[in-house]
Amino acid sequence: MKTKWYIFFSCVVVLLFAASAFATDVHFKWNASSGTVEGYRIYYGSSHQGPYSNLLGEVGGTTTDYVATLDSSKTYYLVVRAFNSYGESGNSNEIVWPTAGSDITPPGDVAGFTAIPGNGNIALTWTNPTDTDFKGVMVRCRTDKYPTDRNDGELVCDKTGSPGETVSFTHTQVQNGMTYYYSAFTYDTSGNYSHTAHASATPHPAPTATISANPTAGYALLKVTFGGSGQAYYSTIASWSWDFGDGHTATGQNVTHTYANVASDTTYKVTLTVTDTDSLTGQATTYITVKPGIPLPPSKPTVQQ
Ligand SMILES: [Ca+2]
Repeated sequence: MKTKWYIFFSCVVVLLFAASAFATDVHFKWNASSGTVEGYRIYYGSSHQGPYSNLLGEVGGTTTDYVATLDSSKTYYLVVRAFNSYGESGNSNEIVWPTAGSDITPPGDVAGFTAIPGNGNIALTWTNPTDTDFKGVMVRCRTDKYPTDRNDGELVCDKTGSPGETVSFTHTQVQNGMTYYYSAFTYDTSGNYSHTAHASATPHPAPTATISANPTAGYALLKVTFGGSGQAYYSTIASWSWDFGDGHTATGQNVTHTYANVASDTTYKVTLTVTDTDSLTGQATTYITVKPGIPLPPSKPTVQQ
């Protein structure tokens, strides 16, 4: 049976192998063979005119295309054969890949890839590379190590966008206390995937705070000593911020504040806000009651003449 084959490369997609070599998903197409075809097999070798000793893949008889992952640092010589229960056809014409002019250059990595842990979420941010054929970014994650290729780990997001654009994505459905390792793969309009940029984060609960105050009530002018304590999770308390309820504020873990005189008993709500190193905040409140102060002593009396 003499069969003429037509093979076209219509799409090139790249994947990162475990080594530094790039890989490409190549979309093969060919015309259907005449006769009864149960399937097609795609073979390749490393030299022109064969031998084509490596089986790349097999598809059913009604399928006339195949997407294969190839290493773009190597050269492939490929053929297709049809088969049925009686046997396998001869080779199609050979095609070599990469072909001259193939775009096998991936875009640059994303810049400024960061993962900021939140309470039950992680905020991812990056800036797209400026390659003119940039198309998008795929982010994948694992909880034990950084994903090594675009099929490794779980898909977090796949966002197309513009070159140079800054992109944000919030990864929800994450577990507090677990560290997430992210790899960002850029790809171009030809489907070439970049080396990876990495970021990791451990989401965690917001910090908690408590206040001690002494005294909590008294006559104006009332000087109160405040002490703060805070509990942070997978981070540390970075700042302490006080609102004394009378329009005055202060920063620091332990502070004092003197309340001014009042016309009648006045209760102030005091709020302490603690912020951890991941910018998560927690608050505590207490109340201070100020009573009208005892008048100041009169001036020294004089004797009336
Ligand atoms: Ca490119």
